Amino acid sequence: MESEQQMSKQLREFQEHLKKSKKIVALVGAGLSVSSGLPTFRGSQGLWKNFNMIDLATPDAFYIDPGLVWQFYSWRRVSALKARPNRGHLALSKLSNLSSNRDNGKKVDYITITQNVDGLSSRSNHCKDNLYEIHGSLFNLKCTSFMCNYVDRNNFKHPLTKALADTEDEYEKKNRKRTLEEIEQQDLSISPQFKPVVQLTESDLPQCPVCKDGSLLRPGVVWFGESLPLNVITKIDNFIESETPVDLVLVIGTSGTVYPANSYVDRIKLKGGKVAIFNTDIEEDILQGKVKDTWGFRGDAAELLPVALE
Ligand code: BV8
Repeated sequence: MESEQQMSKQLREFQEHLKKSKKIVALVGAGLSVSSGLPTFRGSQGLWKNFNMIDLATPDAFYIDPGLVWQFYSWRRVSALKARPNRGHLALSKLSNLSSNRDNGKKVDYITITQNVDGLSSRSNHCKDNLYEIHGSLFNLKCTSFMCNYVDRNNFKHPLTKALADTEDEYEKKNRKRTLEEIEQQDLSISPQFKPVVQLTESDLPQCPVCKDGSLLRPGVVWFGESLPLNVITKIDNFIESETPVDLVLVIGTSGTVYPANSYVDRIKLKGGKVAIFNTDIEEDILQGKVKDTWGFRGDAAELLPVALE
């Protein structure tokens, strides 16, 4: 257990460095949205604990059973729409706007790289110009036809089709009878159970409004085995590799499992940047301050960030 003194020493050092930093990156993962009621992917209550990502988050999965995949993403859309940005999202958005309102004389170059597709960062008044949703968004839809480049951004409609109306899971249904306050305090430890409702056919699913042959629309997320949007990757590479090195990378609520997101931290560290980790699960050595140029703050990112970034 890190002692109180150890924690406050780390916090003091971190905040001094934060104030001096001219170039900052935040790498965000599912842990930031836990306090908003959304499950992570790995770990005891994670999404991938209850079912296999290969059956739901790959192009093959969609080709084999688009109805199952659409029910999974429709259920995630409903969950994310019901969620609210938490104090951690808001603290990060405040930092993002610091760099854009240069009238305070403090020139800070800042970007948020989020792996999350839940849209909560963009709903928390985050500066639009420096938020990179590298895995896409649950609320973007795109045509599956190679000949068509139809994309529908920020589509918050639910249900997208009649057949997808009933994709709320048992957990949500149980909650429906509860008061809003009770839902706000809902027990986050219960992992939402996603149960495919029925076997759906292509005619039950969202169709491209542009294509004559009625191609299917798919969720505008990056599936495993798909490359990340090149324009976004290029901007991030330019930011990290440019002449002025990144002074500080905030690593928030991510297991660092997924490539290429997990490569950014080492690249920044290699160029002399310092690392601050905000996670419920942090190695003791880091908590003890024994890892060079790395601070660790253990806890809920929604609670830690407003204090650390103040
Ligand atoms: C690509 C969208 C190449 C979909 C997602 C073998 C070895 C290494 C790599 C690979 C391999 N085989 C394949 C690969 C590559 C693969 C990959 O990395 N696989 C992993 C699983 C090994 N990567 C890809 O396929 C990528 N593409 O490489 O393309 C290419 C190039 C050219 C042409 C073709 C291909 C694409 C990856 C994108 C996949 N899509 N999401 C969807 O969401 O449905 S990734 C998915 O994982 C989510 O986006 C999620 O955000 C992301 C990362 O997970 P985390 O956010 O870190 O979440 P996790 O649950 O893991 O961790 C949560 C953390 O929070 C934990 O540490 C926990 O302790 C902490 N926490 C919990 N509560 C809190 C908290 N922290 C703070 N506060 C709390 N309250």
